[in-house]
Amino acid sequence: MRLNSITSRTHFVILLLIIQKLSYAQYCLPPSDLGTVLGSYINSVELLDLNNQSGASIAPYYLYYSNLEPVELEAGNDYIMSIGAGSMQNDYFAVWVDWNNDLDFADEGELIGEQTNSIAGQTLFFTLNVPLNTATSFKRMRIRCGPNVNLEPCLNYSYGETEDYTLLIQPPPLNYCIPSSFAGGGSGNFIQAIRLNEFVNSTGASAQPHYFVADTLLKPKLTRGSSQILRVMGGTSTINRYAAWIDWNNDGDYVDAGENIGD
Ligand SMILES: [Ca+2]
Ligand SMILES: [Ca+2]
Ligand SMILES: [Ca+2]
Repeated sequence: MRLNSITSRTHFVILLLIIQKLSYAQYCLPPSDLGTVLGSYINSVELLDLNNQSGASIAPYYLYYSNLEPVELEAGNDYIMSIGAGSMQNDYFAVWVDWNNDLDFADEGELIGEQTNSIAGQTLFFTLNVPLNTATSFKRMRIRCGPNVNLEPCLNYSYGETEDYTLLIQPPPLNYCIPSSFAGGGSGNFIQAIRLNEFVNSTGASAQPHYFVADTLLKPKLTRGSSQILRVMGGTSTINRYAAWIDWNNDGDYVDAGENIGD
């Protein structure tokens, strides 16, 4: 009996700890006493495809727009976001992003900016710099309207409103080097055609800059672990070399082991 009692108590304590952890594992829900009643609110938020004409919410004057599509942003890129103020003037508007996903907006660089509206309904512009090293992941963005300068992301304010949004950070596009050639294929030094399984591309001699990206064409499908023959038909010159590379590890270069597939 005693053993059962200890076991039950232990289970209860573990359950309590789990419940406590779960209850803490969320963003602070910022309260506001009178909220939007005098016109202090976020009327609209626009960022790329996001166009949320949110108007003035009712108590508790906090809304997480989790129903909206996440706004996709590229790491290392800058974006202009516009926020429309409510019908009150001289309010403060601040924006945060929880870049490190630790459920707060307190880390370095997480305050995107703060501005005040000198007239009612004014549109305020914020520049969102996505850090280059941001991992591909969802991020929480918080926007607050409040009566005081130096707004905090979690404090209670007499007036104002808070809106949360989800961002989806994507890796920056790969910038492959673009090889140059002075005379190009003028003397018959060109790639006439290539063939890889069903993919055939007859290019002939291209014009300046003698570099061609076929990324809008049919994309060859390769099976993992299998061997395929890449056929390259040369130009009319007889003294050329031909080489091919594949960026197997998608890091934007062709220098990694195994990426030169023939010369
Ligand atoms: Ca609003
Ligand atoms: Ca954080
Ligand atoms: Ca590579």
